Amino acid sequence: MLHKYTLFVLLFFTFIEIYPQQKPLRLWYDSPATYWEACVPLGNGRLGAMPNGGVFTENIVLNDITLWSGSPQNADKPDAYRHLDAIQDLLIKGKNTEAQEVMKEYFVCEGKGSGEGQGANIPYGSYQILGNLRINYNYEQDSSNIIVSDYVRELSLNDALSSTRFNIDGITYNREYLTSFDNDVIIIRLTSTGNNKINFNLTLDRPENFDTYTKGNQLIMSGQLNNGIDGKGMKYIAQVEIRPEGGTLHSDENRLIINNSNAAIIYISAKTDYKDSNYQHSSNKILEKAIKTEYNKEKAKHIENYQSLFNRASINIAGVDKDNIPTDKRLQEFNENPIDNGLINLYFQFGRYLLIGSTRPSLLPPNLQGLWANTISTPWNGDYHLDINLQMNHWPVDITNLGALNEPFFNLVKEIVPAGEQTAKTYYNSKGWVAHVITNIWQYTSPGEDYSWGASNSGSAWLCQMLWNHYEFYRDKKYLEQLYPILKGSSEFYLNTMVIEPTNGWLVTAPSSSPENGFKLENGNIAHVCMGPTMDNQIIRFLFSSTAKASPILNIDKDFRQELEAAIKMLAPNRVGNDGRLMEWLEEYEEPEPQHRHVSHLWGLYPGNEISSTTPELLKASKATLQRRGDDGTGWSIAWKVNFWARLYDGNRALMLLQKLLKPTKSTEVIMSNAGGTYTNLFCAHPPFQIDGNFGGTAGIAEMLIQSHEGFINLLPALPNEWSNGSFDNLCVRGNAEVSLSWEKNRPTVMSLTANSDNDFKIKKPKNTSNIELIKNNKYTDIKSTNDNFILLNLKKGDKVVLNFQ
Ligand code: FUC
Repeated sequence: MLHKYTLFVLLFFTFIEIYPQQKPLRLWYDSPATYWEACVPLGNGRLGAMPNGGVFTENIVLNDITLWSGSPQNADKPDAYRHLDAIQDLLIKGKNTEAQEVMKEYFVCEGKGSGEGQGANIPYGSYQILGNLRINYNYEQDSSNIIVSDYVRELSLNDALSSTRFNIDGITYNREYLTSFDNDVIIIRLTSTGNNKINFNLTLDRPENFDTYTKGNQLIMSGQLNNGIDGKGMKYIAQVEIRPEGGTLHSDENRLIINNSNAAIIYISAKTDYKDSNYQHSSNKILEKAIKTEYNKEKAKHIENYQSLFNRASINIAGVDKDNIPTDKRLQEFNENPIDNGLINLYFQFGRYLLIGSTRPSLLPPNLQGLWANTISTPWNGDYHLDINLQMNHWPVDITNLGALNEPFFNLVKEIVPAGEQTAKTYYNSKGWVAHVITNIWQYTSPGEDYSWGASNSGSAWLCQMLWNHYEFYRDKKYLEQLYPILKGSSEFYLNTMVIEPTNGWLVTAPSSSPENGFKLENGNIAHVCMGPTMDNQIIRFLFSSTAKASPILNIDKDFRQELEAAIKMLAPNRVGNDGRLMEWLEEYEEPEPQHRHVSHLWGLYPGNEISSTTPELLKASKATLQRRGDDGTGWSIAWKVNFWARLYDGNRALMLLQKLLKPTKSTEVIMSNAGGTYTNLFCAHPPFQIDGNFGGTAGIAEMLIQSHEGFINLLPALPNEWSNGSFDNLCVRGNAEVSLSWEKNRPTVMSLTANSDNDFKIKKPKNTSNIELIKNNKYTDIKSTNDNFILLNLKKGDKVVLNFQ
């Protein structure tokens, strides 16, 4: 029988198709990493490794995406719903401070919640480092006399391989690292051009909760993390074996030692008991199989599997490409003179590389740090925040042709629904399900520990929007069948709990907040809790509409659809304030922090779609909002702004934001405003490292090149002047098609589209085009236009059209 895990891997790779090889893309450095955020990240969706490339001592931080402290808990406050009416009444009366007083006591979680982001030793838990693999190299002479030359440390995005090479005394040493997409182990291969030159010993450790020992020639580290109750939390094992070529291998109490070998291959297998009580056995099996596989075969299969995803899309913005400069210096130069379009291509693909590396069907979605963490108390617990972060992590999934990676995200949502139903009952006495601002692998859905940020509840509807979007891209009815109960349950929750606000009679959420932002009340008090923040209105409009759209497709729930359609009419519209900005709340409050990092009320612009070319007034108001909010922020905030400006069709401004995102930084302390930037290894800095900015940046670049959220395909909607020539391959559009495009002098020249479903596609005619040729399945064909502005294509699955623009 196929092992369940093997089956998943097989399924994962069954969609393998042939996509073109990409031009070489790499991160590289001429010295070892001196801090963690300078180490290149490797990941196979489960296991991660970040080698620092040290010549004499090397530290490789190891990760397993399932390794969490904490445990499942019921953090719902019993009978919280009894206070809901009082809170809603106070809000209706404009008594926000008083409502907050009630919430403080009754409408937060039971217990410590996330532990203010330090939840490692409470039930909430934290995503944690698996361990440090430390290698001490020996070069048969006193290290102070050794001269190292020609040092290169590299990560190739093309084949998900990293290497370190250097020269000592005329001998070249080479290390190759991979987190295998084949046998699911971490492998390091050490070679040299000399004979018997490979000498090293290695150890494993982590900051706490571990034992290391050797068993024969295997080094083992195992332990159990704190569950936040009695210490008996998640169990894990990491095993290391080495296959030397020549020389000797022996072990002592907790080290493996290699002497005088010509080469050696280090295998690291690890497993946790997350959904696998037989984890030790599983780890053993994986290790045994990997060791039996010939290295070159393993590597070739690793590359093939990885490329089956990675090669699905590419961009090539023409112009300067400073690949010959080490990436840290390249980043620095870009900051001084941003002419290096090659860095944009690299950054775009780095985001896709990170996504492929940090999630995998059947497992977990990327957390706040993807899967790379070097401590036991990861910032914000390395959890899943639902007021921007988890969603941003998935922005590139569909548009950059990585649709298979939606599955772990879908599963995470599906798994929190039962807990979310309980939370909906306990706090709102409502049907349906809800999650608040934070969740983890233990299905946490209660509000956070502080009402000011922790009680927003539209995060769950936002999750639904993301999952619906995936349907829009792929039009897979089977997927929609699975999704529908989630959409319906979420819709039911809001239908049940929203209230009528007294001034205009609109149906609004209460209590809620505009994520993490506060406002000044007339009496000068700062409040966070409100009714109907603009973001909620937009998200819920999206949720109700998509749930209603799903019902005729699946031919179910007609009555419920009508209920939703009636409710949509009662939702609060977007409104423009006296200063021309989009209003963030129902009232025009004074803002204590006008440049707050969240720009939640522009949700309808991106990732939503209700603010678009059909609502020019709202586009104008969105611009005014962004001008006032400013271009600074945290990493993800700046990345969001790239997407906003792309949706405002302003490529130059989007590029300016992208340049800001790429500003070199080394700051790792938590900073909440005026920060952001990019570390030496191209990880995004909140700071500290937070991966959402990488993913938001990648999505933003794609949105600058192609959009499809308005019911038509818009080519180069936000092309900066500096990107005058270029091409992209196989970016995806809603309706299930892949689009490739070349452009010259800022104008599209050739587009090709492959339909993966039967569908009608509308393409906006590029401006200043005098003649358009259509070739459908290799035959010249007449163009059907809806009007002067659009080309209409009526396609069957597998049809390929080419459009030549003159
Ligand atoms: C949200 C953001 C913070 C940070 C945290 C992980 O709360 O407001 O800036 O990204 O998530």
